[in-house]
Amino acid sequence: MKPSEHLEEIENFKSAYIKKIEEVSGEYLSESSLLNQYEALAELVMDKIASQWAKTRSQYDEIPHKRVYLFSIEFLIGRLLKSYVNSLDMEETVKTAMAELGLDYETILSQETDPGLGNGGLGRLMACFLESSATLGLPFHGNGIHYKHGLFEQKIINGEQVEVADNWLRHGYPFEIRKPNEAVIVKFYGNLHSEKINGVLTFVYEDYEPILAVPYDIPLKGYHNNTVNSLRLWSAEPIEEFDLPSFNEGQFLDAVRHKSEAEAITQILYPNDNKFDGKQLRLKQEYFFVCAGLKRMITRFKRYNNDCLDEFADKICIHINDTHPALCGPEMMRIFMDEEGLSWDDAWKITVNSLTFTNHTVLPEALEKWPVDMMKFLLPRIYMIIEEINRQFQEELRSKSGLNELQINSLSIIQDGQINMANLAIVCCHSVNGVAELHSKILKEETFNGYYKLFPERFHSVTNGVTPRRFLINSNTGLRDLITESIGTDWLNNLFDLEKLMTFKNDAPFFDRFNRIKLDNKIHLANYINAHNHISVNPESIFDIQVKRIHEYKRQLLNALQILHLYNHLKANPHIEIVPRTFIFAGKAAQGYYFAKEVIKLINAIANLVNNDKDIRDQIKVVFLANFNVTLGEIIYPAANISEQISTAGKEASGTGNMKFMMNGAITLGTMDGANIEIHEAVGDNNILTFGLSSDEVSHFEKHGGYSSVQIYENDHRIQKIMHQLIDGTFGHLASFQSVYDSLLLYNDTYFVLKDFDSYATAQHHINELFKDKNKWFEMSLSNVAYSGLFSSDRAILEYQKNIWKTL
Ligand code: GL2
Repeated sequence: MKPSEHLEEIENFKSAYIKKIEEVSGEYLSESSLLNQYEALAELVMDKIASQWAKTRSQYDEIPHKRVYLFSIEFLIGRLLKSYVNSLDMEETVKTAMAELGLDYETILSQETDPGLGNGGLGRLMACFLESSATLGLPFHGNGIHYKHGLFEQKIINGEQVEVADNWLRHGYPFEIRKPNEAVIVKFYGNLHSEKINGVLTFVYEDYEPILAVPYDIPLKGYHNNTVNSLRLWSAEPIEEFDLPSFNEGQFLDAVRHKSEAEAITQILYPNDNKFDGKQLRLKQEYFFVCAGLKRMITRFKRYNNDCLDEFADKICIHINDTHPALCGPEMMRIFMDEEGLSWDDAWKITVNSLTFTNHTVLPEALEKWPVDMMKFLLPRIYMIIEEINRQFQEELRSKSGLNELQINSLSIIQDGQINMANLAIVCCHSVNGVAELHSKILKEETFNGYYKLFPERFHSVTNGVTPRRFLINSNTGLRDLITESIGTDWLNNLFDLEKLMTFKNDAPFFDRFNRIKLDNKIHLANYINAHNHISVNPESIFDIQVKRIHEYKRQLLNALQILHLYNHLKANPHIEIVPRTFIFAGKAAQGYYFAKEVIKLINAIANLVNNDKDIRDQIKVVFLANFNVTLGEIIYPAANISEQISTAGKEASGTGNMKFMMNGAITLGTMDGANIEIHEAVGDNNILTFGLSSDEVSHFEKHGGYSSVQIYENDHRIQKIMHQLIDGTFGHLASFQSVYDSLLLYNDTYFVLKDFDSYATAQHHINELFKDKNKWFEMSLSNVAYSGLFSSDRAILEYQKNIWKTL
């Protein structure tokens, strides 16, 4: 764009904005509130996106590519306004226009709520996939739930987690469009009987409870292109606002009961991460968005395909994100047979050929198993179909597989009065994949070994990825500009291009700027810490960061205990000088997860002890930042020196935080778990620190009843000391961490914290030495940025396209 055109664009933007402010607030700009200023900007940006959105839809209809629909119970999209502005390539224009109007762009952006429609990695991955697909110009849409309340907001009060309801829709949400004319009805409960209608045996479903599913669409804009895809989120509403007969009879409570029962379905996101808790309302949620999404999609398909379903599986792929949408299988069968009149065999062929499934965890407590009675009661027809799918599957095994009855039973979808949703998904889908190489290997060799032997061709692996737009380009603008000035702009479309950065490894001016950018990002985070936690931290210290959900297998406890040990070491040796270190934690614990909450308490107790002890001369500081979410992540990742990825090997399916840190030049301190293994491969031995048991070793111990943590305790005086401190009043007479103590010594340390302690502490010590060598550290950090191309979600999406959805 010529400079004169740019000036004109800024002027046009300013006048449009001033007009918009008046429209949204009925006030002049000078009198408008910050919220109105944000709303006006959001609306202006939505206007620009809307025309591209409509165009993308009609282009997809004209050139019918195979479409992918991603069904997921979580989409953790984060704030959108900045992403939209940058993807429209309007950052400079908007920033300058705002400044010329005397407004602070960053403050306006901070008015946006961060929709917490997911718990962690699984939901965020889906948002990355949607962004990447739009950027790659692919017809790919999301289908999920419009939760009225997302994941709770976390406050830390007296060192403990307190949950506050997340009312993200309080001020309305400018980026969604409600589409009541596309609402559909979802049916629950009721009775089923068969009847001959016109000589055909038909299932009649009566006395069911109908719920209205109303879609809200959110546009997903590609970066610097014209593609805008959709995320469709379904909201539950009563068919009739109000039960008029009850009202007239004076039964006022009964009159509104139905309304609140209906709305309950999409009232709140279940706050468990990697944990199944079997509530009927959750099963309702799962069926609700599956049923609504499929119904709309199939109706639309028929409209554009002369009412004929023959080519459905050639033109549509339905991707099931973990087992939460696994009812897609039986629901498609129901629609195809009961509503479209297909035979079982025809319906089955289309169903299996269009469905694909990703598993995201091997933790047994996370695998979904629904009681048969609950399924039968809530979804009688669906249960009947599941039973039949299972019966036919077992029959086929009996006739073809050569397996004995015991083996066949072990593969059954229904076992011990429960429906195993992973088994259902594997049987109904033509592709199953894990999310990192190790995870996929564990699926094949252990978790789903029986199925792997039956259908080896169904099993795949696609390592996760994250979008560089959100986690580097838009959130670390200093580094973005340095990269572009150094290697040009190609990397924006092909992250592998970052490898060219290695030519700068001996370049002194580059070295200075790279380090300066990191320092600036650390100062930014230090200011945030000061403002929110009132702790002053040294930006020159090593920022050593662990941010993720609090979970035993992720082992925040190992990190905390190592810090306590380091503190003891500094106390005992007052003259020792170490490189100053700031340990930063953030993450939410599920409300009902007692142990995880104790860990938060312990970290804060250690922070209190360490930060206030003058003897250690501020050499270490500990910070727990409240309310970790996507927005906070965008401040944290660019500021990290060390990325803590220390799960018990074999337990973290992939991890994606590890990739976000790496892209921003942090060095991974990790176990050989999940995608850490691939990060290790990408950067080489010298640019990562690994420690701890391998997943084979962990699984060997597990098969032989664990290991003896007491033995380790008896032979290691450092461990003895920290274990005593947990219960001896070190943290004040009220703070005792007996349950933590017991889990490690009495219950034999299920997650191998003490077993890995020594090798973790050694790696931590090594970091201290490495950081002193500025050149060495720079090379390590640069290598992490340079080799992060593999961990872009663009690469992951292209692999799905080629190997799984077969859309390339
Ligand atoms: C998870 C895994 O725990 C995590 O390792 C993985 O990176 C993501 C995305 O594949 O999926 N599985 C899961 O249930 N949650 C995850 O974050 N919540």
